[in-house]
Order: sequence, then C-alpha cells, then structure tokens
Amino acid sequence: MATTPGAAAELARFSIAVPEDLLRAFDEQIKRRGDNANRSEAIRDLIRASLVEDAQRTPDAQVIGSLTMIYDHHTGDLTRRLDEVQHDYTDEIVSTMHVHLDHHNCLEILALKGRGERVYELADKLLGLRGVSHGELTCAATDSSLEL
Ligand code: NI
Repeated sequence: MATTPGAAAELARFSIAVPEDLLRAFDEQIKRRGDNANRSEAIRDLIRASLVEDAQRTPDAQVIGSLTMIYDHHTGDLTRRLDEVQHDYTDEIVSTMHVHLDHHNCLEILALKGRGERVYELADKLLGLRGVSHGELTCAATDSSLEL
C-alpha cells in the first residue's frame, strides 16, 4: 500500500495475529461498507472508537452499570484469575450471574455500582484477560444522572 500523500501523521505499520475465521468475518463486514473500505481503515476506525469510549469515562462519578463477558472456561487458569480479580472489587460488584452456555463457553454478567475509576479498572482487568472473547461494560447511569 502506498503512503497517503499529505497525511497529517506518519503512518506506523504493525502486524497482528488473528484466527482465520475471525479475519474472514471482518473482511466480509468491511466489504459491506463499500469501495473505500479496507482493513487498515477499518482497524483505524476501531481504534478511534475505543479511544472515544475511554474519553467518555467519568472516573470521579459514581457509576451504575453492568459488565458482560463470554469466555471459554478451559482457557489456562482463566477461571481462577477471573475470581481473583473479582475478589478485589467486592465493594463494586453488587451481584453476578453465571450461565454455562455450552461445553466451552460461559456467560457472566456483573452488576456494578461504585466510583467510576474503580469500575473501569475492574472492567479493564477482566476484559484484558486472555480467553475472554467477548465483553462489554455498559454504564447505564451516574449518581447525578439518576436525578435527571
Ligand atoms: Ni460456566
């Protein structure tokens, strides 16, 4: 690929390892988005979206939300590590639900309430564990939005 003339920033190149079926599904999604779409642009969009999401965090507010995770419980010592992290956030984790989806996959939903900084830290730690294939933190309200 040629470098973009007049680009605001130098382009850095990196390579990533992705399971083939995941890459195939991603390419199909890119194709649906039109002629100008390509992997690099699609990944840049994902990075920007992730940074925007981070920028919207409210570390000083009390937040109320849920964390959803799907993971393969056979992955290394994942279940022990998930447990270990959660035991450090007993003030923030109000309730948990665990569903055994199939032979491999577990769905776990945590109801969370606490200072944003702690809630985001917990979500980052859990979603960053190897073997957690899907995950999303949803902050439904803050203490001040509850009064609106
Ligand atoms: Ni399970």
